[in-house]
Amino acid sequence: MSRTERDKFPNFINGKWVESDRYFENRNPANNALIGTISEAGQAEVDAAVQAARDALNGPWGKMSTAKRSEMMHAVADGIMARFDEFVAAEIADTGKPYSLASHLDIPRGAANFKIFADVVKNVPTESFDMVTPDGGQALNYGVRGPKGVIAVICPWNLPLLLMTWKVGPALACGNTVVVKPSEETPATATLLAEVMNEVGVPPGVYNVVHGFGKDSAGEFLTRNQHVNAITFTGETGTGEAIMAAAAKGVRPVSMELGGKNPGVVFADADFDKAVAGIARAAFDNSGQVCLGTERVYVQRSIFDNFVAALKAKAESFKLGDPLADGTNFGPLVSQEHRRKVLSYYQKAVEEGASVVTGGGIPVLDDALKDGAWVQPTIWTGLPESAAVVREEIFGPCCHIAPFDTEDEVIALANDTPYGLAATVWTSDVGTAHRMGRALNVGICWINSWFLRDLRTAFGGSKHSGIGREGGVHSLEFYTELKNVCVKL
Ligand code: NAD
Ligand code: 6OD
Repeated sequence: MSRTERDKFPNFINGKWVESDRYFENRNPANNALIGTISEAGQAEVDAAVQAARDALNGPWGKMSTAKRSEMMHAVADGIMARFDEFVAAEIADTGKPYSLASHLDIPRGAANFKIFADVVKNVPTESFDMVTPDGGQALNYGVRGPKGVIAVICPWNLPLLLMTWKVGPALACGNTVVVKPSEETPATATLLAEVMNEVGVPPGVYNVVHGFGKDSAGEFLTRNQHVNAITFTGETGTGEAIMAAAAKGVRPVSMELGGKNPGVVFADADFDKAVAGIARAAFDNSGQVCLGTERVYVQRSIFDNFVAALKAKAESFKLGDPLADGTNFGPLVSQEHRRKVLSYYQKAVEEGASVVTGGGIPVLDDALKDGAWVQPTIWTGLPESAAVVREEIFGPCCHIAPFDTEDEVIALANDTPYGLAATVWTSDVGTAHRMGRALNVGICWINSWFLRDLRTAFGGSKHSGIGREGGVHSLEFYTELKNVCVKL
C-alpha cells in the first residue's frame, strides 16, 4: 500500500491512509515554498487511531515473540536505510537543515533507534529471588516485563525522525502499539515511516500517525483519550505541563524530555581549538535548534578575549544557503513564527545592553531564499546573569559568553537555572573533568565533547528539563510494565 500523492500528508490509521475534512499547509522554511497539504486529524480520526492501536495489541502483534518483533524492528531500520535519499529529502524540505546534517545525523539515527532497542529487549534479563516462606518452605520470585499498551508519542520539529524514533523504537520493541503526533511543522518523515512499516509487514494498527496541532487539536485529543496507556513527549516545558495535566486523568505515566538552557564551560587549560569547535557546534548546529545546545557559555578569564574572537570567526565562516548545495552548513529556523520569537530575543539582548559580537539580525541571501526563515548566527557578551537571553530558552543560533575565574564560581553560575538538561565542559585536567561531571545539575554532562551519544546510556533532564530517563535499559522502565511472579514451591 503506498501513498501516491507525495505532496499530501494524510493520517495513517490501522495500516491505511486516512484524510479528514481539514487541511493545513506544509511549507519549506528555507524559501517558504509550499511543500503540500497536511490532513488535520479531528477527534474522530484520533479516536480511530487509538482504537486501532488497542485492537492491534490483541492481534498478531500481541502474540509475536520478542525475537520476531526484534527482527521486524531491524527490518524497519533497514527499510529506512533502503529509502535513505527519500528520508533525507523529506527532512530537509520540512526543516531546511543542510544535507550534511540530515544525512549524517537525523536519518542514520532514525534507523539506529530501531536497531539498538531491538537488541536491548532481547538481552536484558529480569530479576529473580529465592525466598524462605514462613512455613519453612520455599518460593521463587521472578520478574516479567510486558508492554504498557497504547503509547502516545508527541514530537517536536527540530530533529523530527530522530526524536520520534527514539520513542517509537523502544515502544514497539517492547510490544506496545503507538499513535504518533508529529509536529505540525514537520509531518513528512513520520508519514514516510508509515510506508516502511507497511512494506516490512508491521501489522496494521501497531504504528499510527495523526497530524495536527496541540491545543484543541490532535495533540490534545490524543493525550485526553483514556485508552492511551502512557504518554511520551518531547518539546517545550510549558507544553509538558499541559500534557502532564491531561495525563493526570486516568493516572497515566509520562516520560518528559523538555527544554533547556544549557551551560558550556571552557577552562583555560582546555585544548583551545577543540573547545572553540565544540562550542561552535553546541551553539550553532541545526541553527541552534537542539535541546542540548549551549546558549550560555562561560570562559575562564585568561582566555576570554581570544575565545570570543575565535568563536566570532567560526560563526562568520558558516555557509548559509540552499540546504542541498555543496558546502552549505547552516540552515534557516523552522518557521516564520519561530523566527519572530528568536528575533525578539535578538532585540531584547540589545535593549538589555549586550555587546553584539556578531550577527543579531537577518542575513542577506539570494532572491530564491529571501522568503525563508533565516537569522544570523549571533554572539553576545556583557550581559548580567539576570538578562532574558541568559535565562530563557531561545532555541536559536545564539549564545552569550561571560568570563569566570574559579571552578566554584562557574559551577554556581552554570547551575543557576530552572533547567537541568545538558552541559558541555572543556578542560585538559582530569580532576576538573570529574568534579564538574558530578557538580553540574544536569541529565547529561559532556566533557571535551558535545552530543556524543551512546544509545545504551541514560538520557533525560532534571528540574524543568524533564521527568524520567530513556535510552538502553532505561527505556524498558518506561515502555514496559514489570510484574513480579511469586511461585510457592
Ligand atoms: P512544542 O512543545 O511547542 O511542541 C511539541 C509537540 O507538542 C508538537 O507536536 C505540538 O503540536 C504538541 N503540542 C503542543 N501543545 C500540546 C498540547 N496542549 N497537548 C498535546 N500536544 C501538544 O515544542 P517544539 O516547539 O515543537 O520543540 C521545541 C522545544 O522542544 C524546545 O523547548 C526544546 O528544548 C524542546 N526539546 C527537548 C528535547 C529533549 O530531549 N529534552 C528534545 C528536542 C526538543
Ligand atoms: O540523542 C538523543 O537521543 C536525543 N533524544 C537528542 C535530543 C536532542 C534535542 O534536540
